[in-house]
Amino acid sequence: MNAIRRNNFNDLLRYTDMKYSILITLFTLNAYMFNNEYISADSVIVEIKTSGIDLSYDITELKVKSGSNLTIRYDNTESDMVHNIVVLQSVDDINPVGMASLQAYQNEYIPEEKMDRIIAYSKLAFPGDIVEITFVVPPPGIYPYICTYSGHFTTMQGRLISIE
Ligand SMILES: [Cu+2]
Repeated sequence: MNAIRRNNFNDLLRYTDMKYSILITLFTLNAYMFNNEYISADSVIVEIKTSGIDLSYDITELKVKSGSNLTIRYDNTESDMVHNIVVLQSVDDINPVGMASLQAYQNEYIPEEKMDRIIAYSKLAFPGDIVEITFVVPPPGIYPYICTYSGHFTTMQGRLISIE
């Protein structure tokens, strides 16, 4: 009886998760369809994931209104590797932060001496993990996001575009 109940509960969770994914997909499509004029919400949740042994994010461009509360839910459940997501102040910070992170393995690959270049960072996401970061979207501009785990930053990149 308990097993049956638990299965039902899991189905419900799965269903809820599916609805959530569909919402996110719609949101993402919206972002591409309407370019600069699609969001007025104060809070935005976006899901980004990585699959298998890919060294990339499935979404590499986010357009979000400046001043919004943005939650990035990074889903590593379909990945076979360790990753994270780190949002940077500018494109010029990709190499300095990426290189410094190689030495920061004792601090989950977050280089403390480069904190002034980092807007937000997640915990390490091991295969099976989902991690989240929430931050206020900075003034209009381009803010890269990278994985700082073990040299992934050279390919594992995306960009948050903050719009008026
Ligand atoms: Cu990575």
